[in-house]
Amino acid sequence: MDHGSDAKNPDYEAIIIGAGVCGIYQLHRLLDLGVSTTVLEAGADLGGTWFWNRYPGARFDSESITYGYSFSRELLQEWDWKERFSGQPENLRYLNVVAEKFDLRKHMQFNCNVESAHFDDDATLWRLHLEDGRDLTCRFLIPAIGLLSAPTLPRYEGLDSFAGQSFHTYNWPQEPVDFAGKRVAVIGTGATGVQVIGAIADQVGDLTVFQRRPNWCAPLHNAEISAEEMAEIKTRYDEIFAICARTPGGFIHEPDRRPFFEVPREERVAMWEKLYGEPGFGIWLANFRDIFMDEEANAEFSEFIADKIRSRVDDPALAEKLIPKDHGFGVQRVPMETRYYEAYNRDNVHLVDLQETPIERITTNGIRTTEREHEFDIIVYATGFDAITGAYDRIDIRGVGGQSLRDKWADGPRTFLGLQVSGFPNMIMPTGPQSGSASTNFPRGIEIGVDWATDLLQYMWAHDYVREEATPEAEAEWGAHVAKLYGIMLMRKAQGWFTGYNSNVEGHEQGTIRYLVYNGGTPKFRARITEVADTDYAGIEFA
Ligand code: NA7
Repeated sequence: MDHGSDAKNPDYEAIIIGAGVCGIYQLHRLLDLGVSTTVLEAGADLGGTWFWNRYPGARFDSESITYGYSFSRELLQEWDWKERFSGQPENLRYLNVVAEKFDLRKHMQFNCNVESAHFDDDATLWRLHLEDGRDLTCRFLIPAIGLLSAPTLPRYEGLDSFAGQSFHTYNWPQEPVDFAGKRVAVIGTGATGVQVIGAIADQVGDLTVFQRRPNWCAPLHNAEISAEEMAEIKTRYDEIFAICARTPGGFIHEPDRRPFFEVPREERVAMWEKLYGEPGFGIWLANFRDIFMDEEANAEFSEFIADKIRSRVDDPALAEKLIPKDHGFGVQRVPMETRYYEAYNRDNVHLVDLQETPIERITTNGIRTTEREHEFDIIVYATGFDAITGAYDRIDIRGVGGQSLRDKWADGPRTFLGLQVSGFPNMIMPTGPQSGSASTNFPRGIEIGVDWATDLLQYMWAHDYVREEATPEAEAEWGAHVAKLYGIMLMRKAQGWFTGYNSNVEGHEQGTIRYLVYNGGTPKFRARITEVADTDYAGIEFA
């Protein structure tokens, strides 16, 4: 086979898949270096998460001022956040402003679904096939395809038979949905469902929530940011990002490292009262580290939150249904809420407990449980995602010898640093499974991953290398490290997406834990990947 000219002249040096927060920054870095590159985006426009998730109540749970890109001082000074936890329309506007400022849009191709990406080892390049029929080649493949971008619908019978409007929250219609006077169902009470329910309870005629398992939720305490406050924040960005850099989650919330039981109970409770009244993830992430690892500590804190729920829901029997009994606080992703519990005090809001009366099927008129049929005009599926690896599984990615990534990851991802996969040369995942960003304030993790990826490429260009690949040994070592960290976290026992649980995806039902995220925290992750870079990329072979 003669791949000569092809191999010397691929269509692009690098192809980035995805024009979300990660793809945007990766594109900017490569263009700055004068690299020939393009972004292929499945959506009709840029924005990723903030393009798709248009449901009412969609907003950051990260403080806005920690979510923006940190790479440009000019951008930081030019952009004004208007709310502590900014909403989807504004977040999408922000990403568009960034794209405009750095002139990125012309390097993006929209409505561009990548069906397959196969590595051609003879020619040392990736061959991509797109849904529109085109074939493209590149030396380096950079999937920036998101962590929660493969939405999953329930596997109930009759989904298509419903005569009203229905959609997954991720595929929310572009045009506003009119809820006035409508009978609305929401299935799912994760971070998304909780946001939707709080936002629409007082807009709909009637709202019925179908809850399989309740989550531990905590108040977001959103508020506007005044012009004066924003001016003051702009003087502190260095400090703000320095805090994010030293915390495990990349947030401004620093864990309390004092041993839980060495702090007197009254002091613990006083601290929790304070955190519960403060904005954001503090109640989760500025809490005692022990609540993530020690059953007894976790149980005591969970009971504190249970009492908060009881104090906010008028009907005691209903309150009990909203309190999780199968897992403790914080071992699954904590939904942040705005008037969520109070929604259940409204006459037009009802809860169907699916543990008592499971859904049998979706009908023409609505939802039939084992008890009866409920009629609706709109059904909202807030049923989550095939998290972290789902977006990879949806592309036919093949490495050396035609090995499929989907097969390699059938029992869970295997990576080196969450950035590389052995057997898949020249594929760099700035925010891959098992990388630091998978469990942190995403943009902070994304910047670390993109910078590392860009440094690796620069190293290769400087040394005239055209091929890089992680060794199987390096990959096995990282996998063992990631698994070991799960071993000390109570999270390993929970049925959340951190462990790859999803009842709607074959093989991801309860039972086998999938090691999807790196639990060592941002500082350790950054230190490890920097160490690899500083030792001429030990664990990666070049040619
Ligand atoms: P999550 O957190 O995975 O939540 C999905 C919810 O949907 C959860 O309550 C599930 O119940 C429920 N679910 C899923 N499938 C079904 C079926 N078949 N029947 C009934 N209920 C179901 O996804 P989110 O979108 O809320 O949040 C994802 C992330 O987006 C979030 O962490 C943020 O980072 C942003 P279960 O608990 O499985 O019993």
